[in-house]
This record gives sequence, C-alpha cells and structure tokens, in this order.
Amino acid sequence: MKEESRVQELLNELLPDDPEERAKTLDELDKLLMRYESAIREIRTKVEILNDELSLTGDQNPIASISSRRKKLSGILEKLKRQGFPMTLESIEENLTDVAGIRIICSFMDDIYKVARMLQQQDDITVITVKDYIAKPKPNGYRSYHMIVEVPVFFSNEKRPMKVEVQIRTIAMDFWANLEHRMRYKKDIEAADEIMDELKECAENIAATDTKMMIIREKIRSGSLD
Ligand code: 0O2
Repeated sequence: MKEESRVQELLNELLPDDPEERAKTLDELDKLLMRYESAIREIRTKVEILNDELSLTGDQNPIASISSRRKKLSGILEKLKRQGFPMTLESIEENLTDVAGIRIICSFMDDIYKVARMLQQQDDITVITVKDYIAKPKPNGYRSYHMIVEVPVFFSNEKRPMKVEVQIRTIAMDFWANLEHRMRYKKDIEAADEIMDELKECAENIAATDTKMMIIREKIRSGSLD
C-alpha cells in the first residue's frame, strides 16, 4: 500500500464520520501537534541557557549540539496502531511519549549527567522516566541517557503539561547510534550477525575512548594555569 493512502486510512480511523465533528477533530489534531512543537522549543531553550551558563563558568561548551524533531503524523498513527492503542487524540497524549524528541550531544560523558541533573532540578520539569543506557548499555552496545519529561506550555487560555523525550549522549555514542540505526532499518542484509558483532565491539571501544577522553581532559585542566 502506498504511504499516503496508508496514512489516510489510519487518519480515517481517528477521525469521526460526521463532517462537522471531523473538521473539529482535525483542528484539535493541528493544535495538539503545535503543542508538541512548543514543548520542544521550551526544552531546547532551557538546554541552550544551561549551555551558555556552563560555558561562562569555564566548562567550555559541554553541549556540542542539540537536535530536535516532532514525530511525523504518519509515525504517530503507525505507532498507535502497531502498539494496539486506541486511535484517538487523547490516546496520543496518554500512550506516546516520543512525539516530541530532543537529542543533546555532549563532548564528554560526565557532561551528560551534569546536563540531565540540571534539567531534572528545574521546578517546572517533571521527570516521568529515566533510562540510563550508559550505566546499563543495551545488549547490542547502545549507550545513551534517556528521560521522558513533562513541561508546562502556556497558551492564550490554558497551561498544558506536554511530554518530551530527551536523549543525551556523547558525540561518539551518537556516531555509533546513527550507524546502528541504519543497520536496523535495512532488511535482508547479508552478514547481519557479523555486522552486529562488529558494532558491539565498536561500542565497547567507544565507551573506553569516552572514558579516556575525560581523563585526558582532567589532566589538561589540572596542568593548566587558569
Ligand atoms: P526511532 O526510529 O529512532 O524513532 P518506545 O519504543 O520509545 O515507546 P522504548 O523502546 O522502551 O519505548 O524506548 P527507549 O528504549 O527509550 O528508546 C527510544 C528511542 O531511543 C528509540 O526510538 C531510538 O531512537 C533510540 N534507541 C533505543 N534503543 C536503540 C538502539 O539499540 N539503537 C539505536 N540506534 N537507537 C536506539 P524508536 O522509536 O525505537 O526508534
């Protein structure tokens, strides 16, 4: 089935038949997606402010880069369907935690925890879940620090708590995850087991290098006069 008609089919499941109700629900859907985009902006601004402040106190840009994305409508509907959740707007907010996503890339491993702690301490942020795949890597070698947080977003006549998935990892972990992600979505790949073993080995090497880079940074710091 063509992608477009598949999305339309899923959308039809979510939308009521009555034309007036249908238009109303479409409007609400637009608003919901806008709220997720606003939530991303809230978290992104918080992270940028932290980075500016940490840079001033001598930490030299602990954050290398920030990227964010709002899941596409097709991805949202597919995930609801795949996981057997009701095809409703309420169900999106209740059951999906990764509609809004932000990825923070740090140079050094300890900066990951510093940034995570600073976000967690902000009193308008509610931490829903934390998955520390750095302390406990996935069997394939995946390392990253994940949090689902809720942040209030203020609109003209209401305040809405919105969920955002925050992923924090080093440049090297991100390099690895991007390549592994490509592998995961490639079907019928030859020598898949061998590649997975090689990726696992790279993940271990990357973890060792990340640790060593922190040690070298400390040596440089303590050896410098400022
Ligand atoms: P995509 O294609 O990146 O969006 P969830 O499926 O999110 O409801 P889960 O899987 O328990 O629940 O959440 P988890 O473990 O926090 O993973 C969320 C996201 O982290 C994934 O989203 C990936 O982006 C990333 N991730 C997790 N495990 C791996 C991994 O082994 N390799 C890589 N490259 N990325 C990983 P999606 O929706 O699964 O995928």
